[in-house]
Amino acid sequence: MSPPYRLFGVECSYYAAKIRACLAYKRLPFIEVQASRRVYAEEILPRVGWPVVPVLITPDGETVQDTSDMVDLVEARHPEPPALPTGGVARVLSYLLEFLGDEWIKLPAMHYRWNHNYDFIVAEFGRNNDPEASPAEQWRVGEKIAPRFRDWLVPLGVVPASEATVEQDYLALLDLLDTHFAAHPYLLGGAPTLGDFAFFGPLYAHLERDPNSGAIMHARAPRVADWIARLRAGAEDAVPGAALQAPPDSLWPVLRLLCRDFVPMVVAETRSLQSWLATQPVGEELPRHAGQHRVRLGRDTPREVEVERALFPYDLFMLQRVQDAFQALPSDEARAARDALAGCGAEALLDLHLAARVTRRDFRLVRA
Ligand SMILES: N[C@@H](CCC(=O)N[C@@H](CS)C(=O)NCC(=O)O)C(=O)O
Repeated sequence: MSPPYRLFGVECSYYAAKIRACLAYKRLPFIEVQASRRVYAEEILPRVGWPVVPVLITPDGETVQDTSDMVDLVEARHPEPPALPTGGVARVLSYLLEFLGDEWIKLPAMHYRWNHNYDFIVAEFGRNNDPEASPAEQWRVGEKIAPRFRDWLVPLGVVPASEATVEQDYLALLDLLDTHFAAHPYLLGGAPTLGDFAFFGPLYAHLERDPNSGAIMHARAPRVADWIARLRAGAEDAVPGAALQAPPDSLWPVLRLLCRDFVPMVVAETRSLQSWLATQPVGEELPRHAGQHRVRLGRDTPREVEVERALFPYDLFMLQRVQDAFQALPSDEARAARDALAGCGAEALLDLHLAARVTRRDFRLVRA
C-alpha cells in the first residue's frame, strides 16, 4: 500500500484548513505534520524554497504548494466524491466562491485575529514553532514571527479608518450565512464543494477558532459554527453529488454582499495590473504587491470608506480560474453562468480582458 498524503500545516492556518477539509471529505488518508521550526528547515524550505504552509506531499513524493493546485491535483486523482459540482454554472460559481473565500474573507479574518486575538495567536505561533520551549520563550518567538502576518493588514486595506466597516460587513455575512444554513447544509446544497472548503479556511481557522472571534460566531451565527463542526468531521451528512446547479435562493444575498466591494476592486486592480504585467519579462517571478490603488469598502452603507490597498498579482491567478471555467462552457451553459454572475454583481469579472497571464512555476507566481 502506498503511504498516505502528508500535509505540512498548523491548525491556525487559513489555507491548511481549506485543504484539510477537502482531503477529509474525499476520505483521503493523510498525515498532518505540524510545521515547527524544524519542519520548516528540514522539509518546507528544501522543497519549496520559501517559508509557507500548507504544503502537500503526495504518496509518490510530489510536492504541491498552493491550495488551488492541491485541490486540482486531488480532484483529478480522486474524483469521487467530487469537490467541484458537475454543472457548468455551479463550477464557475465555485471558482468565484474560492476567490472570495481565499482572498476577500481575508479582511475580517486578518482584522479579528490581529486586532482582537493578539495574545492568543502570539502564544500559539510560539508553541507551533518551538513546541519544546518554555511558555516565556514561545511568547518571545511568537512576537518575533507575528509582524510577518500582522503587517498584511495595511496592504489589505484594513486600517483604523476601515476597521468598523470590515466588522459591520463581517457581521452581516455571518447573519446571511446563518440564514442560508437553516435551509441547506452546505453552500451549494446537499454536499460540500470547493466554495465550502475555501470559506471554511478563514471561518474556521481564524474566525471560529480564535477565542474572541469564536465567541462572536457562536453567539450570533450558531448554524455557521455547526457547518464548521460538520466539515471538520469530514461532512458525514453530505450526499455526494447533491450540489445544486445554481445557487440556492439563500446564497444570493451572501454572494451579493461579498461581491459589492470585491468586484469593483478586482476590476480596477486587474486593469492596473494588466498594464504593469505587460512590462514584466515572461517567466519572471512576480512580487507579492505591485503598487497600490484606492478601494471603496462598505458601499451604500453608513460606514462607506475609501482606503489604499495593494495591487496583488496573485489575484490574477484566482481570476483566471473563474474565467477559464467560464470559457470552457458550451454556449447555453455560458449564458446561464453569465446570468448567475450578473445576479450577484460579478458579471464584470467575466469580461476583464487578460492579455497577459500569470502562472505558477517552482512554487512562485510568474508572468506566463
Ligand atoms: N494562496 C496560498 C496561500 C498560502 C498562505 O498564504 N499561507 C500562509 C499561512 S495560512 C503562509 O504561510 N504565508 C507565508 C507567506 O505568505 O509569506 C494557498 O492557497 O495555499
